[in-house]
Amino acid sequence: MTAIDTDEEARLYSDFDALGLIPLWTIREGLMPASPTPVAVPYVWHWTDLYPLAQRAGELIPVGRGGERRAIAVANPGLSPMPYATSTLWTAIQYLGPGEVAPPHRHSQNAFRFVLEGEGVWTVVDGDPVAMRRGDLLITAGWQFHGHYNPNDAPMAWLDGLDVPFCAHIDAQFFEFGSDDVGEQVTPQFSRSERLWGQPGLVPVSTIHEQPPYSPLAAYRWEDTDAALRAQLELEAEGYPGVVSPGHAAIRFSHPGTGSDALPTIRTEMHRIAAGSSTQTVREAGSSVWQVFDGAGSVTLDGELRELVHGDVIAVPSWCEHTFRAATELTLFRMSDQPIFERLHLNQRIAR
Ligand code: GTQ
Ligand code: FE2
Repeated sequence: MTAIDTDEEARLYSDFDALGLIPLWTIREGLMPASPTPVAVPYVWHWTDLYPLAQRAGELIPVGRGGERRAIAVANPGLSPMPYATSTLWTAIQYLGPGEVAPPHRHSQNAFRFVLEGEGVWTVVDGDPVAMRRGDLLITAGWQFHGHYNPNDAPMAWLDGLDVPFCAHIDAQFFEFGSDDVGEQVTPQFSRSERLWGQPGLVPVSTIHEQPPYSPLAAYRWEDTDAALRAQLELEAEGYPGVVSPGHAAIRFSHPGTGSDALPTIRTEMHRIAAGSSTQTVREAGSSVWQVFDGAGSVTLDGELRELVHGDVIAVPSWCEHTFRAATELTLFRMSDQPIFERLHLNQRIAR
């Protein structure tokens, strides 16, 4: 190569740069790696750290209009300074003290609450009051108004999951304040959505030709989830099918009218691993966040073993190899962005 060529080449690159152009051949490996290279890292937050801090926030920080929620996000160190658990999922501990009100609002982001412990708060979803109790999953799909009320003497904390980062990446955020009127302050035993949709396999005929893109059932109750998981392990012991793999039972929270995921962008599941058993070792495109609901065990994240107990929150980035092991019977809640990946045909998975 002559000196003239080198000068010409240098000029070419500086002209690319000046005009806002970047040639593929200089960046191909970073742009199109062989498999995902997430910026988020595998991470574990411990409930014994989260809960006392939420309690302290409860004493010091009021909840109300503007801040909207006393929610403390788990922030993946790889994504710092963003308050994201993974590249697509927001996960937070939310704390509501006695008599407190988290005012109604709505947003395009899809949301759910998962209740690790406690009870008494009720959430109003588009005017339908829904009681929150231990082990329940409460669905608040995008653009449904929702506020939370604690009429009790005891505080309550739960886990929020939202597709905040995904909506931010694709510039799809919309937000609106709701009425400051908290409405009727009574805790109903059953929400209207449960009265209409809460019987297994029974779809109201009036809805058959027009199903919403999210689950019309606002609450999935722990009694049902627990019974379904227990049945899978009992059936396995009796020699019948039902479990995912030996000693690993799992259910998915689904739209009762279509069978699809309860939320269009977030998969929600409950898993139970028998004492001494493990899950398959899985790698998949897409990220998840898990929370230990009950029991103790461990998780191996890309080869690194972490001990797990009640309430611990685990971030599993895309393509991170992970295996859960149960020391005692281990019950875990899981949220993931798989519905997005599946709908766009971007899902890849290896299990062994
Ligand atoms: O409870 O409405 O953790 O709007 C983040 C944003 C909870 C909620 C969060 C929210 C909420
Ligand atoms: Fe909200």
